[in-house]
Amino acid sequence: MSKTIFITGATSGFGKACAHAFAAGHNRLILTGRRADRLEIEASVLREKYNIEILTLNFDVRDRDAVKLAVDSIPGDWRNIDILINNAGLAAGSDLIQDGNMDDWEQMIDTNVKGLLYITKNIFPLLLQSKCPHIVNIGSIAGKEVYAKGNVYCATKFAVDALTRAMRIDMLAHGIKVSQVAPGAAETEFSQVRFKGDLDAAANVYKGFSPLQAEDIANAVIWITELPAHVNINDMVIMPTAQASPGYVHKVL
Ligand code: NDP
Ligand code: 8X3
Repeated sequence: MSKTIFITGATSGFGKACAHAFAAGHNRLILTGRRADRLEIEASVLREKYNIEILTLNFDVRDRDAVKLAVDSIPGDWRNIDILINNAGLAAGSDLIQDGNMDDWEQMIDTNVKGLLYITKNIFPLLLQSKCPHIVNIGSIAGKEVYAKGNVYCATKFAVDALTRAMRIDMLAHGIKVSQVAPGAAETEFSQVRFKGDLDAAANVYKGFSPLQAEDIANAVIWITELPAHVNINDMVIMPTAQASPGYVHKVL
């Protein structure tokens, strides 16, 4: 049966792959991101290919007023959301904590932690009409283990891990499933963003091994969200076979 899926960060990487996977299942999609041009192209491609309804919302998750305005603008017949994918996020920089760039810190904390909270609070009332409401938070292996120069990014993903557990408890009485998917190294635009457009530094991250692809994560999200109503996956850590932990990648160069 068709569901309504709200995905943050649908312009790239995991969010875009999730949009494609849910579109292939003929669901209705609400796709969000800051890059309006990409959102519109993406929506046109999916409408054309799958003949589905798509609503696009263009805002920055760090801006709490913009989040509220965007969610308030959702038309009446779309205000029954079944699945929220809290995916928008980033790492900015890779520095020792004592050398850290405070603007990078603010951006990561504001996006990965506060943005996820603003979205969740505003979407919560729209989940209550669903027969099987589900929130999937995209965490990270960086939210399970810290690594050198990962400091603040890791802290934000540890926060996502904690908030996932907290949501599961606080929303229990409303029958909302809350799951976390925590991937290891995946080749998306993540490293290009982290290294601020330095494409060589970004490519170097994935040299010598097979990283995860965005579709691997989308497949997992689809599986988690299609389980029977009485079954919830609390947490799923997904790693490339060649990566044992953030600091241990078997590279053949
Ligand atoms: P991408 O850079 O490919 O995608 C990130 C998405 O987040 C984009 O669609 C971007 O959209 C959106 N986004 C970023 N900042 C904001 C903002 N302030 N407001 C609204 N949207 C925003 O990276 P990934 O797909 O890899 O990352 C998705 C999630 O997965 C992140 O939370 C990341 O931390 C996590 N993750 C990534 C891993 C990896 O190795 N790639 C591993 C584990 C977790 P736009 O720029 O258009 O706003
Ligand atoms: C991204 C994975 O290991 O680069 O969340 O931090 S890692």
